[in-house]
Amino acid sequence: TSDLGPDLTEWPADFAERYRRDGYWRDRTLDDLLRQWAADYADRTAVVDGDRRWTYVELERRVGGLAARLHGLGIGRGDRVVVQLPNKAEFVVLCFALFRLGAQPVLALPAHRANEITYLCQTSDAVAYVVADRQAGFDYRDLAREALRAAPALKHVLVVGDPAEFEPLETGAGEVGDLPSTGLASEVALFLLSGGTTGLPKLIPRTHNDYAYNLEASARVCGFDENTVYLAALPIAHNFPFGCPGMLGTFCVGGTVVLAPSPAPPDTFPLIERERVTVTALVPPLALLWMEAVKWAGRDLSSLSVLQVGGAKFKPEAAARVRSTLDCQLQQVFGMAEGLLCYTGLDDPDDVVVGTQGRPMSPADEIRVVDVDGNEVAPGELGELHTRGPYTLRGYYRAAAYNARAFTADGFYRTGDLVRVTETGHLVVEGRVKDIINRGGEKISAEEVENHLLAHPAVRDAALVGMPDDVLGERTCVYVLPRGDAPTLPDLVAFLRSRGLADYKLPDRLEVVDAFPGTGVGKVSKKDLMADITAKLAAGR
Ligand code: J2J
Repeated sequence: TSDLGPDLTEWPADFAERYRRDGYWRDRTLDDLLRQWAADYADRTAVVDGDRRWTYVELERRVGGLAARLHGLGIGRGDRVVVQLPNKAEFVVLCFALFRLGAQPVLALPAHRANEITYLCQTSDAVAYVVADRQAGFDYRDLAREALRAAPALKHVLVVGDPAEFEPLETGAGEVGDLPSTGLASEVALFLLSGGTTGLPKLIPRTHNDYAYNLEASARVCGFDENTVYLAALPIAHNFPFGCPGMLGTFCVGGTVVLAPSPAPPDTFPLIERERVTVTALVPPLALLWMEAVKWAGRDLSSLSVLQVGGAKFKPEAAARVRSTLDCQLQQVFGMAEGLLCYTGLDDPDDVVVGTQGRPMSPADEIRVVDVDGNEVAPGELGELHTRGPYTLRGYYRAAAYNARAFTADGFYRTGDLVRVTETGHLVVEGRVKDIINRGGEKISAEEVENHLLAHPAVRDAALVGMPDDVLGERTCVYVLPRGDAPTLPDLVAFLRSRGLADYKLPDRLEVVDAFPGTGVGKVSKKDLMADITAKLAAGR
């Protein structure tokens, strides 16, 4: 029987054997790693959150306490827990407490709302949902009330802060637990969310074995060591700051993780100065903002030696300005929650760092660049990137039909990204074939938003496309065929909000039309719509 269970796709036995033999999979759980770190790095500072500073020993002790309490609630091996927390120390303790129990965090983002959260709770049959009371003007306990109504398997809501009618998530000191680790390294450690090209986001199962390798290899490639002070500026539940190398990669080498309440310069620059931060990760729009803000912020950022930028294409013109503005090295990162990570090297020449999105971090990463028929293109030509390897999934969770399209017969993941490979083996991302919009690193499934819009009484049909934007790279424009009186953009936005869609998915612009350009096969030509909106923007309309 499969260690991963019927809803999950195993690596074939010969691959698993090879990944073990070659040392990529070491059969240690993330909890085994934590115990090792606590032993090796004992009194070094692991986590800084505001005035709180925890050593590795202290972190491990709190994890023991919380694991015992969660165990007392009946949470155990194989149980899913939807976690939606801001960048707070509680998030760290909770994740490791769940790893210890063999329970599986499903990492939701703070921006997610009822639409996404109820779906995640339902799809994962989550037994618990963990939130902060209020953050950035939003009350997550309201979301919990909705989730409880919609997801029958949900038994517990745990709250960081004021719990209202729910249970408090206590991560206090002085409580000991001595639970043994449960579960195997070949089992799922956590679920990440995919950008998703269909109606709803897919759950990405990451096993202990594959994610441990993801962390350790990333930390090596990025030159992390015990002097690393990593600033978690992006939402910590995202793969990039969580484990690429991010927070967990910093723990691997005994460094210090500083949690920022937001990536905005007023929240991050003083922390960089105070904690002597050495490295952080941003999406391109934030990197642009930081390059401007540093001019007037009057903060000492001299400790910063590497800025990682990824999640969306960082244009060469902007990439070239990182060193002169922020006085640090740039590292481009082309990654995906599904697995494959590409990094530019710290010793790569400037043209590579500025002009490429890096190369696969593992010798065991297999990549193919293929044409529309799935045949490999000539070296250096543009094509869709397919990949498989020791930390790239073989199937989304409970998505058999979707998996049949998302993977090739021999197990390569179809990334949907258009790339070319340079002579040095670096990848340049030139576009995509998947129907998503990458709004400054936030992925929006066109189909998901369109499906919601079709429920609006004044919408006969809708097509969501990306339009170029100097700051975000792209924004969203929705083309609507009206039914009767045409809706306005505020109408549609209010409607989507009322359906519980996360704010970043709300369209930025509306174009009302009487017909969609066709592709000749009864489908909308999004290419033509994109050309139309691009021309309108260029003409200042
Ligand atoms: C162009 N497109 C990029 C880049 C991701 C590190 C960094 C990013 C992610 C991430 C991640 C890009 N240039 N540098 O998980 O660990 C687009 C591609 C890709 C998709 C994945 C990490 N870096 N992209 O962004 O799962 O389209 O992961 O397939 O959110 O983002 O999105 P996501």
